[in-house]
Amino acid sequence: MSAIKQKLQEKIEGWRPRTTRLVKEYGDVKLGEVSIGQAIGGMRGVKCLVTDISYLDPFEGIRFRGYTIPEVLEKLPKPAGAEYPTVESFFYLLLTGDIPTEKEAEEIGEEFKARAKVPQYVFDVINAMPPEAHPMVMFSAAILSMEKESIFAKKYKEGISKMDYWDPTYEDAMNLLAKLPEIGAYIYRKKFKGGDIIAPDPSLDFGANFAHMMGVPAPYDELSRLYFILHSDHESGNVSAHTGHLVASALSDVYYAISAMIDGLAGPLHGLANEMVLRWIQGVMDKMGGKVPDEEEMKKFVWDTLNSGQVIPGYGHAVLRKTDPRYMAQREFSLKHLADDPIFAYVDILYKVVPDILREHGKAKNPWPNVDAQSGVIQWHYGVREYDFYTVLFGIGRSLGVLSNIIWDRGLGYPIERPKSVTTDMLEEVAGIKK
Ligand code: CMX
Repeated sequence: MSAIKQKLQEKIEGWRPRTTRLVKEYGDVKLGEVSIGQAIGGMRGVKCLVTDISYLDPFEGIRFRGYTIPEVLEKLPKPAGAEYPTVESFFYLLLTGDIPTEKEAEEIGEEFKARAKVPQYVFDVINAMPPEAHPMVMFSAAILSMEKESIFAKKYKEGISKMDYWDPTYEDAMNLLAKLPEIGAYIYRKKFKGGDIIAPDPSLDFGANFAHMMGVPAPYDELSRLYFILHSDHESGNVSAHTGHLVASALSDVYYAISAMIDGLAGPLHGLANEMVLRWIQGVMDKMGGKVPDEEEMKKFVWDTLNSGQVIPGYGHAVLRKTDPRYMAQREFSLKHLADDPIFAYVDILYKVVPDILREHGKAKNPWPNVDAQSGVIQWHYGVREYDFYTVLFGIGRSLGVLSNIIWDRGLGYPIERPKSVTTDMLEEVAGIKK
C-alpha cells in the first residue's frame, strides 16, 4: 500500500468513531428548522450536509481543511522558483487535512504520472462529437466514457465489504484526476486549435503540464496551479459539489459522479458564469469600440443589463456576504501580471461600480464579486480567448474537491441521499391558509 493510502486509511479509521457516535448517541439533536421559504427556495441555508474538506463562512470566505486561501498559498510546497504551490500538495491537504512535506507531495505527483495515460477511445469519443458541441459536453462525455475502467464498480460486483469502499474509490479518483488535464487540454486544442495536439510532458507538475499541453507559455503554469486550487471546493451545498455527492451516494462510481458534477457546473448561474462575464464584457467592449468606459458609462451598461431582466454575471452569491477571497486572490495575480491590460481595466471599473448598483437595485443579498468575475479575464489575457472553454478549467479544479469528498463519504459510510418532499397543499396546510 502506498504511503498516502496508508495515511488515508489511518485517518479514516480514526475518524469513523466520531461519526458513528454522533449518529448513535446524538442523532436526534436538532441542527435547525426548515421553513417554507427554504423548501421552495432551493434549500438555502438548510444545514443537512457534512464535509470536513472545506468550510464556507459567509463573511470570511472559504477555508480548505481549516486554512484560508493566503495560508494555503503560503504554506504548501511549491516547484523550485515558483510563486504558487503544486496542485499535488494541495490535493494531499484536501485528502488528509495535513500540509505535506515536499516528499509527500512528490509521491502524489508520481501517483498521477503512473495513472495519466488517457485511453485512445476517450479521444475517439471527443472526436466523434459535432464540432459545435460545447466543451463541457465533450468533457462530461469523455469522463463518462471511462466508466468501464472503474475499480469500485468491479469490486462491488465481487462483493467488497462496506468498510473497504473507500479503497477502490481512492483508486478510481486518482486514475480519473491524473487524466483530467490531458483531456481538458485535448478538448481545447481539438476544438479551437485545429486539432494540433501537444503531447504531455511527464517531467512537469499537474499545473505546469496542463499549461504545456494548452500551448500557453509561462506564467500560465502559475495561473493553472492557482486556478485549480481556487476552484477546488466550496463546501458541499453548491450545485457541482452536491451533485457529485448525491450521485456517488447511490454508490455510482466516480466516473458517473464527476460527469454529473460537470453537468451541474455547466449552468450559467454556477460555473458557466465565468464564460458569461467575458461574453458580457465583450458586449460592452464592442459597444465602446474597444475604448475603456469611464465609471458613468459603465454604470449605464450595468443598469441596462439589470433593467432588461438579466443578472450581472460574476456578482452575488448564495452564501457569501463579502467579496469572494477567490476573487481577491485572482485580483492580486492580475495586479501583478496584467495590470496594464485594458480588459483588466473593465473588471476593475466593474468592481468599483457594481456593488453600489446592486445595493440600489435591492434584490441581490450579496452585491460583491464572486470567483467568476475575474477568472475569464486572466485567461483572455494569456490568449485563451475561447470563453466557452473556461468552465472546463473550473471543472478540472472542482474535481479535486469533489473527489476528496467522495472518498471520505465512502470512508465514513455516508448513506444514499434521500430528503423528503411535500406537496403545495401540505405547505398551505402548514401555513394555515388551507384546512
Ligand atoms: N445580478 C442581478 N440580480 C441578482 C444577482 C446579480 N448578480 N445576484 C442575485 N440577484 C437576484 C436574484 O436573481 C434574485 O432575484 P429574484 O428574487 O427575482 O429571483 C435576488 O437577487 C435574490 O437572490 P440572492 O438570494 O441574492 O441570490 P441566490 O442565492 O438566489 O443566487 C447566484 C446566487 C450566484 C445564483 C446569483 O447571485 C446570481 O445569479 N449571480 C450571477 C451569476 C453568477 O455570478 N454565478 C456564479 C456564482 C459562483 C459560482 O457558483 O460559480
